[in-house]
Amino acid sequence: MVKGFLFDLDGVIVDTAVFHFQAWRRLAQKLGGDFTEAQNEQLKGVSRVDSLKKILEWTGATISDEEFQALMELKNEWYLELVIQLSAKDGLPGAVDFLHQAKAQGIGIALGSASKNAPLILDKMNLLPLFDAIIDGNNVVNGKPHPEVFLKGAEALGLAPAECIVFEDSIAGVQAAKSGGMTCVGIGTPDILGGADLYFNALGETSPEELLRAL
Ligand code: B16
Ligand code: MG
Repeated sequence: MVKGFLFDLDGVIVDTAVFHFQAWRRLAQKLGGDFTEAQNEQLKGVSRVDSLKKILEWTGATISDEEFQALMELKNEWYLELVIQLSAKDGLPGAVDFLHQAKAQGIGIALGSASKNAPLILDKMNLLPLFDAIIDGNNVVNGKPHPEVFLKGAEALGLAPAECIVFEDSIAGVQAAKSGGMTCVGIGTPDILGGADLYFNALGETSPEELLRAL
């Protein structure tokens, strides 16, 4: 029986994915390269360190450890310039309503995000009070596709993985959920986001009640 929902943040609750794409692209161009929207799918849900490693691979740039650190900070500065504009109205279609409905039904709610900026983003959207637990890039050693972020989320809710549904928009995140033993709802389409148990384009296409009946 499902008793808990584990939400990815970027691409499920709020569209910060476009901000990440813009900031990483700006960085790739500074390195004399670029990457496509299709390549960007490989960055979704992936930690800041691993994202920069991929971009260096794609651009062919070689840099020192100090430069690596400085570039991660620069990307985050550019990203935060975009995030600062976020407000309560910037949820993805139906996401905020879905969270309120789940809360009203007594479902445990945890965040399972790779982002170190997750608490700031939830705060800007006035969503912090809805979460029983927040597991993010500051609390894990292993990034997605490792299941650590979701296993810690289930544990924080006092639930077994099989009692939880993960909501994910990234290839790495779906892999993390499935290898952690959770049911996974993909936010996106199966051609891009294979491996989930069920798909919607946005949380607004379903409701907690409908999901609990279906699964
Ligand atoms: P930050 P999620 C992930 O968030 C993003 O999808 C990914 O693009 C980003 O690199 C990662 O967070 C780290 O974010 O640089 O803010 O720490 O989808 O797991 O909520
Ligand atoms: Mg995501």
